[in-house]
Amino acid sequence: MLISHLGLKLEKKDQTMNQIMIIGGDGFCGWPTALHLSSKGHAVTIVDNLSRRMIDAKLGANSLTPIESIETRIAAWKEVSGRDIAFAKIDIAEDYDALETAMATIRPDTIIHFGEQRAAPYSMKGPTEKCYTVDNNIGATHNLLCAVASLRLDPHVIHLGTMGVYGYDDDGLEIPEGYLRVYIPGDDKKLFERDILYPTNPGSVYHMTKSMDQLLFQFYAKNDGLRITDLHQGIVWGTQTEETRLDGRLVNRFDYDGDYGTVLNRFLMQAATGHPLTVHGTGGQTRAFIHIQDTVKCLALAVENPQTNTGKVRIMNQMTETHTVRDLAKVVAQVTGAEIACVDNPRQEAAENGLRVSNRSFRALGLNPITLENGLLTETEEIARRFAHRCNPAMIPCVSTWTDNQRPGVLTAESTPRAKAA
Ligand code: NAD
Ligand code: USQ
Repeated sequence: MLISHLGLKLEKKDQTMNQIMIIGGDGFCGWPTALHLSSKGHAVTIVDNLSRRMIDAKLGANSLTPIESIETRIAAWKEVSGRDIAFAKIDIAEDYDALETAMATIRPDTIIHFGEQRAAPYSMKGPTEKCYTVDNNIGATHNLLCAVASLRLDPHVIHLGTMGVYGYDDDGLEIPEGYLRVYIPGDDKKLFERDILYPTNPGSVYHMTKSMDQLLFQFYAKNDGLRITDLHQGIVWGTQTEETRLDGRLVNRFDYDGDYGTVLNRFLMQAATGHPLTVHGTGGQTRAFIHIQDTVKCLALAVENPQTNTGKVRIMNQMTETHTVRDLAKVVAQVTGAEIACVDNPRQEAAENGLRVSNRSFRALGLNPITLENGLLTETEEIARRFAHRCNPAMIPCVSTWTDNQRPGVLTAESTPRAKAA
């Protein structure tokens, strides 16, 4: 059986190769992962609805790096490496049948799920974006799990989750990998032991969808014996990986706008364009970070070390270091000479928090990470300065706010932002 989308073929290939379906493989983390796994000899199929590119067009935003169309990217990879990557344009949240057909055709050994709306500020922009984020992310994850179960396939499903599901409460303990051991007094007052999913405390609608994903995984692992790994990833920084550097047409995307740009890449772009570094509030927010090259390595490690059928989702924290936003700004300012500007924080989040996180699983599998200290200068020279001329300064401010409290009065059907926009 053959399905063709955008002229690219999707078919069951060599049975001896490990078949990997990468959902969201056109995105920032998905594209370099697809190249890396292809370079290791796996048969890769990208499934993506290209919604990320469409959102950029709607926002008037652009990747700082000039990314090529998916067709050109795949053709360039074939030229450079001699290897094929298949592609299917499917909206996995909306088109269950197409997803199921693609899965039945490929019969993947591994499915990597990057295919969600991933920006917290975008998810807080307004009702349209909130509803879209919930519908898209929960629909995508559930359709995927449901299709695997219905087809009675047994792939290892790897999902990209987030550190943000834990929240930033600074509880005074090292955040364990997904589960918390609790002791509960029973009727006879004896304590019994349970490992529960670490209580979630999401800070945005986007992070809330990742918390909800966890329950879907818990259920399908228990009910259908699905083998699932959920990677709770920190903020990814950097742009290029060993494979995306091989040819200009393979360059990875670099988001810098107020909705999709993540903090460290934004600071690097701001420094390169002479814009002050926009520290929210006091910059006392501590967050977990990982370089994109290490994201890709972690995905390969997860593929090579599949979860077995334990009836439980395996959770691994995918981060390599923690920093406060304030300290990041200081490091970037030292390297580049940029100014720091503390701006009003558009988000509702703790002004200051501590964060200690266990990443023992990936360390035990041999991850030897790139540190900020060693990667920052390369990133500044190779990307931020080189493509600074492509920056649209109008896209830099963070305009999505977490609350509308500033606007007094109850809104009527006619006065809601949606009604006004219609
Ligand atoms: P991205 O937006 O660049 O990529 C996501 C890709 O998924 C896009 O190509 C998009 O078109 C596709 N997609 C979205 N909805 C889809 C759907 N319904 N059907 C098919 N394709 C769909 O995001 P990213 O930065 O690559 O993040 C990938 C994953 O990793 C996300 O789930 C995100 O939550 C997680 N993550 C990202 C970061 C980060 O800093 N970028 C950190 C932690 C976790
Ligand atoms: N921040 C600034 N200045 C800026 C932009 C952000 O001070 O110009 C601050 C924010 O207020 C926040 C922190 O930096 O305190 C991190 O913000 P971010 O936009 O870099 O990251 P976040 O919204 O948490 O989301 C990103 C990804 C998301 C992923 C998450 C991992 O977009 O997909 O899940 O990082 S984590 O943060 O560990 O949950």
